[in-house]
Amino acid sequence: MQTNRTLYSTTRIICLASVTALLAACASMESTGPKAEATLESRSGSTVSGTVSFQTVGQKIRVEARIAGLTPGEHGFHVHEAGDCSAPDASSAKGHFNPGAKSHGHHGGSERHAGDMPNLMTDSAGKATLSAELDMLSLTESSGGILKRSVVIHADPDDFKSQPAGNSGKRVACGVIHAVASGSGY
Ligand SMILES: [Cu+2]
Repeated sequence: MQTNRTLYSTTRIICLASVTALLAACASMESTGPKAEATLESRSGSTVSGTVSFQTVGQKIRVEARIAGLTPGEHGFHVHEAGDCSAPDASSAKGHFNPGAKSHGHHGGSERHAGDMPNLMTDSAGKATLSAELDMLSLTESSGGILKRSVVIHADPDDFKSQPAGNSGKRVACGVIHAVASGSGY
């Protein structure tokens, strides 16, 4: 009898856990909106590649990055003003996306460029994944939106205070941000 009772309890716990997971999945599906994506190309002689996606989640934008070919360590990561990655050093992407005309700063603060994002942190193989939810970004083509702008990865970490770009060094990858049909997978 003792064994049966234990079995019953265990089964019930598993079922409750499944329901909770399902509800969480449903909740996150309901709150997501338009999506955009950038495919990164190497620049400044690097071998960096990867994809960055942006999705509206409630009042914020969820940024997800999967990058490879980086040197180990932290790398500055920003939305830049121009959707032009054509220059070999990605200088064509211009400066940080900064519609509020603010100083460069930490992505968690309010005095910062809208395009300021967390540093990418690699594993020992030079791969980096990032998932963050950020304010100040919208998936539009307006002056305050990030469609047809670019994502840039830098050789060095962003110190979140040096002006105008956090002293993050060369631009080692660049990709233009474009809208993707909602419902397509990432
Ligand atoms: Cu940058």
